[in-house]
Amino acid sequence: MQSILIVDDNVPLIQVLAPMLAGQARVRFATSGAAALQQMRRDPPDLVLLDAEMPDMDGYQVCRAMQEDPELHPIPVIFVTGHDDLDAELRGLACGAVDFISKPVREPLLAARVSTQLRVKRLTDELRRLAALDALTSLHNRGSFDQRLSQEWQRSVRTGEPLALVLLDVDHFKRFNDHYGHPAGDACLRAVAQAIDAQARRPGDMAARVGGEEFAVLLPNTTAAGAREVAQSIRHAISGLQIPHAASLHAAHVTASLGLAVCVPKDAAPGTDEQALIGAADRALYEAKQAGRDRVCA
Ligand code: GH3
Ligand code: MG
Ligand code: MG
Ligand code: MG
Ligand code: MG
Repeated sequence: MQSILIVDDNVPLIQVLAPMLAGQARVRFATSGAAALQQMRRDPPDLVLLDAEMPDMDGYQVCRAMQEDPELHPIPVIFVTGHDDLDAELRGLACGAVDFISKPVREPLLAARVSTQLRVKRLTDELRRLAALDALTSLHNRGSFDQRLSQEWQRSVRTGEPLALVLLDVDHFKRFNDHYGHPAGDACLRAVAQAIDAQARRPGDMAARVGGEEFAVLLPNTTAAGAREVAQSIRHAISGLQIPHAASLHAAHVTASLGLAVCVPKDAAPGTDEQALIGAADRALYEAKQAGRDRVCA
């Protein structure tokens, strides 16, 4: 069920509004701007009904703070205000609000506007989810991998933790397609994706399909020894699928080559970014191919 956060310094008004919305969503409340932001960061609601006039931090300030926070930015805000004037409404919209309701609040109007915003939020959430997924394998896609890698790099710079990356490329996959056909190739990629995903088990691990038959696994806070273990278990899991590959030049079944790189971003030379980690993993992958495929190089 979706949730709505009502922010108002006037508690009796919250008590009037809450029952009007209880049928549509779980209703929570906060009585100050600071408390509202704190609650949103802890447990983001799907919609915020925001009083414009509050002591200390007013609604406009809360709304601007939400726009500046990437986590809170996607949450729609409806202003609720005592001023039924053009300036107040324009000011609310300029701060990033999606709608505006003036007091006294009329129940059917509130219910209808809230229902519209909750429906839009549901659809945007679903689009955002789908936009991050690879349509063939349901793993994360290239875009969401790039975004996450950059976040994890920055996080590791702060924490001093190591960051490991595995790049994987299916061996002689063009020959597989040529021999078994493209639909069989797709089915093979789905099975390989599942095998990879099942080995990236720690919370925070991320498996993605970053190209046609190329995958990446991001392992935050993982040492070289730990990452090597994961990479080997992925290699075994794929070869253990025993998907026949009669056209392969080195095995009778589908295999993959893996390149592994680990680094401590905090200790990296100034100006170094996540591209260095990708470069190192890519060189290791090339080495694995050169050395005969179906292996892990670091
Ligand atoms: P190597 O061992 O050197 O990696 O050889 P390879 O044949 O796997 O490498 P290459 O990059 O030449 O070929 C990759 C092939 O992967 C080309 C393409 O036919 C296939 N491929 C890429 N994306 C897809 C896909 O979505 N579905 C299917 N079925 N095949 C794909
Ligand atoms: Mg007020
Ligand atoms: Mg390739
Ligand atoms: Mg290739
Ligand atoms: Mg390949």
